[in-house]
Amino acid sequence: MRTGLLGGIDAVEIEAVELHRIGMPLVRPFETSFGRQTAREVLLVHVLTTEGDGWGECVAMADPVYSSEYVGGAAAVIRDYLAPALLTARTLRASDVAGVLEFAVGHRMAKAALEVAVLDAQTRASGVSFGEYFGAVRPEVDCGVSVGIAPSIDALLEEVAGYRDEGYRRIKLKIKPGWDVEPVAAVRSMLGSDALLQVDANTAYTIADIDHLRQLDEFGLLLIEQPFVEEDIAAHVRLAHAIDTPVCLDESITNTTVAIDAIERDATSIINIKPGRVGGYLEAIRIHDACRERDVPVWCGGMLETGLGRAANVALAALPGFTLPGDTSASNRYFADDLTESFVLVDGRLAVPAGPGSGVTVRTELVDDWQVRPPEWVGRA
Ligand code: SMG
Ligand code: MG
Repeated sequence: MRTGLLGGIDAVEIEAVELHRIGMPLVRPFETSFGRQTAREVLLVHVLTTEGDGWGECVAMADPVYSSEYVGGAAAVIRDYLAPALLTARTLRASDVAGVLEFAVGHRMAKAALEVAVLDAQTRASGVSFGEYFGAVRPEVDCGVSVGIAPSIDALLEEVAGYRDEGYRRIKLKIKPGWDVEPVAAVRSMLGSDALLQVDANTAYTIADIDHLRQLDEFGLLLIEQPFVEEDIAAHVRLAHAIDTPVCLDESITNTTVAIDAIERDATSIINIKPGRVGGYLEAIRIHDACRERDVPVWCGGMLETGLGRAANVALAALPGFTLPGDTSASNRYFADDLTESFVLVDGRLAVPAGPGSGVTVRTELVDDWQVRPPEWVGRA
């Protein structure tokens, strides 16, 4: 879409959409201010087209705690509304998907999963990789790791030391009231002043906490991510004016218009881009472009993706405006066995897949082995 490569890419004709729901245990529990997670339930979208098939991963969580979307809801809206609309449109490019699905309000994660599945089919059919299609400028990306709330400071230090030793280039600590200044101080003192360190509150604070959050300034953090509820842009403006640590929005940024508004109001000086949260990779690229024009750094967020979603995220993170390490950690950060080829950290980086489409292959035998519900199928009537 950026380099003219699209000129040679033809539309695909949609024949059917299959929905698969799988469960994958996490190698260790992941706790955020929303709660504790021990497994990842994943909705996979498999699009069958006349030109070949494509796979997409939906980043909705099992429960509606990070956003209003959740696996069961995403599966239902795809089955009942979105997939039938694609089948009616019949022949389309990935860049047409958002327009075809616009009639349904919200459901961005569900829409993003369909768009990336169509994109996978389309780019595979024409022999183009996601990296080429997106406009990637580097063959590998710097990786950070997101570290959950731990049972104790000692346990946290041990976990962070392990990631440091694996080579991660940036550490992100989950924080919440009662788990903030003390763990941040301990990790900063263990890592030293040069290490890239940031925090993510997942909306756990209120405007009444501004004085408290100001204490984080002494730890030289890269950023503080989403301290307040997503709708409250004004509270983030107040915080950004009150502290030195840059404020970075995640949950609040749902599309390019909101991103530009938040930047212009000084609510955020760095943006976490998650394609699922904004309705797809094409909208994610538009946010990247808008931020780049305004000299606002961006980084690629994560939603505990399998190798399928990770492959696309790594390609996105290779765009020029992604100047900070992303939550694009290796497969073994979350999973003992991945759904695709494993992503392995080399010198703190992951390689951008070079093959056509997402560049990874879904291990369909695992889709069957790990299924938690029977697959659903939407075809032409
Ligand atoms: O994929 O490593 C990952 C997860 C990174 O912390 C992460 N994601 O708010 O940024 C975030 C969270 C959302 C998922 S936890 C509910
Ligand atoms: Mg976040």
